[in-house]
Amino acid sequence: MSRALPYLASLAIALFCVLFMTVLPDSCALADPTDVACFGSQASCPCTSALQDPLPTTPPDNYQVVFQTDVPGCIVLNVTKSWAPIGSDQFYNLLIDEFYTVSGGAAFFRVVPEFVVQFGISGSPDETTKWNSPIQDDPVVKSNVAGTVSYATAGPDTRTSQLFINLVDNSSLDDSGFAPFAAVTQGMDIVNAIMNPTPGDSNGVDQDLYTQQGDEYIEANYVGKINRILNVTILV
Ligand SMILES: *[C@@H]1O[C@H](CO)[C@@H](O)[C@H](O)[C@H]1NC(C)=O
Ligand SMILES: *[C@@H]1O[C@H](CO)[C@@H](O)[C@H](O)[C@H]1NC(C)=O
Ligand SMILES: CC(=O)N[C@H]1CO[C@H](CO)[C@@H](O)[C@@H]1O
Repeated sequence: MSRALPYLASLAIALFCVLFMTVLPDSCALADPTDVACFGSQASCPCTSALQDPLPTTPPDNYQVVFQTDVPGCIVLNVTKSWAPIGSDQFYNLLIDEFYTVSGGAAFFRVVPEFVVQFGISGSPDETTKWNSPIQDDPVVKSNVAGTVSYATAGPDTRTSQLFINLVDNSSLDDSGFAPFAAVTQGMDIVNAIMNPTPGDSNGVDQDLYTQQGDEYIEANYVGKINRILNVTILV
């Protein structure tokens, strides 16, 4: 996890952002996707490479994903195929199918303090059903250190769409087959600020009801108590 930039690099990026941006964004809306894009949360002003348009239909070896959330703020993931090729490709295909953004957006439905934040049930029950076929496991190449992202599973070869972000060093998960395929590169402060919808209950919301009813279940039970993904930008 490489959130901390050396001081001079941070300064250079901050200067770049001041020079090239007219509005300091609170959200991740990209002023002009064809320009070099700056986005992020208040203090930091991260910049990344230009948005490729149209996006490749074949999953790239390395891509970055910006989740605009209602925390509010942005979470940037750096996905590296060589860490977990099957999981990395599946995530890309889910993203371009708008799995995490349709019908109100996917909610961070389970927060276990000092452990993980989990999400990846679609706001659309049809979409969750569509992606219900499990993929094979990848070998564990990277450790589940803070900021890495792995699939939640129900045992071997059961990965579908559910993911978790490690809030702390959870390398003890490595032996259980959880293969990180991405790492948070910006916005770990946002990840840490995600609301816990079920304080005191580490199971999170009822996954069966959420799966069956989609965002209607969230709207009926958790408004103001849960955070969701509002928008996704992929940078290749
Ligand atoms: C993203 O991942 C690529 C490939 O693993 C790596 O070369 C690059 O340094 C990473 N970028 C960031 C910002 O961590
Ligand atoms: C989502 O982000 C894209 C840029 O990636 C932007 O064009 C679009 O307006 C955003 N949508 C919302 C609802 O914010
Ligand atoms: C809840 C949990 O399993 N936490 C573990 C995360 O990984 C670290 C490092 O292996 C363990 O010390 C924690 O117990």
